[in-house]
Order: sequence, then C-alpha cells, then structure tokens
Amino acid sequence: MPAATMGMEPETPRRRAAQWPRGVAAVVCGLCLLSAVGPALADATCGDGRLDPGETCDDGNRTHADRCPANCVVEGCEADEKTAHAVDVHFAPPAGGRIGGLTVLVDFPEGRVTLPGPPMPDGVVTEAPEGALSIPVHLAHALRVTVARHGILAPGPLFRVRFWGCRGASPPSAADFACTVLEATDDFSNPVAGVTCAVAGP
Ligand SMILES: [Ca+2]
Repeated sequence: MPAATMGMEPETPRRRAAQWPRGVAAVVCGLCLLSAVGPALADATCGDGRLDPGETCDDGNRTHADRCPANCVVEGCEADEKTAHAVDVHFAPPAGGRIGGLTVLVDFPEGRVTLPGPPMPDGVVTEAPEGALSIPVHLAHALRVTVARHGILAPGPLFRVRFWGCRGASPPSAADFACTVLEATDDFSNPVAGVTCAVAGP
C-alpha cells in the first residue's frame, strides 16, 4: 500500500501537471476511475491544465481523488473556527473479507464545511481503530485517508473527522457527505474488491 507516498504528495497543480503526463497519471495513480463518480463535469475546458472562467482549479486531469475535483470547481468557504461538525466514517468488507488496510475518499460539501490547513493539524482525524495507523491527506474538496493495521481491521468505525463550518452556510447533513473506497487490501496486501464505506453524522 502506498500509504507513506500518498501522505507526502506535493500535489501542487502545476507541478503535477508537469511531472505526470495524463496517460501516465491515469495508469500510476490507480484512482482515476473516481473521475467517473465525481461531480458533473463543468465544461470542455476542465482538465486542460489552464484556469478558465468558471474554474477554481485545473490540475490537468479530471481525476476526483486529488486536490482539484473532477469538475474543476471547489466551492468557497470562510471558515468559522468556532463551529465544529464531526462525522464518523465506517467501513464494511464483503462477506468473509479480511481487510488489513484501505484508503477512502470522504467527499464533503466544501461550501458548508471545511478542514483546517493544509497542512492539516493533528486532532482533525481521530479515533482510528486500536493498533491502526491513519494517514489523512487534505484535498480541499475532499479528504483522503489511509488506515492500515498489522493484522485485520475489524469492520465498523474507521475514524472521526472534525470539520469547521462555513460562515453564513446552513449546517450540513449526512446526505451532504459521501465516502468511496479507493483501495483495499487484505492482511497479505492482496487487493480486495467490494469494500464499502459510509459517513454517519453530523
Ligand atoms: Ca481549464
């Protein structure tokens, strides 16, 4: 599992665009299928690497699981640091599945809540399962977290995320969040399909 690498990604849009030709990135990242489940595409210019009218970012691809979402639009948020909205993320393996580690993408309503950072301080992603390591990556419009354990991760709670509210925005509901499993492996690092995750709260 590329946990350590993922936690250290520079992900500067221009640098990514320069270092990773689209075709290579599509093969290497292994996450690009997420572009198919991201928000509706903004227009034909999203993903061309140039900031066009209506776009807040363009990293040269339409991958959703990186710092610029599939539609090239990250909604603005003036963080209200006095409001906190905590959600709990759970996972479930397929019947009989043994999970040793997984990476999930938590898509949050960035016009309603936000995360401190990046870099994200300690104490935002908490309550990893006992004995497990969690590596969160702040993606501006989403949160990517790898959780791994030496042995088996018991199905159920994976971690808690404490978001800040956005000034003037209505409070979020659970339906505003979505969780997708990007990658899951068993205790021998073999890929496991059919793993799901979900967001409960706030
Ligand atoms: Ca563009």
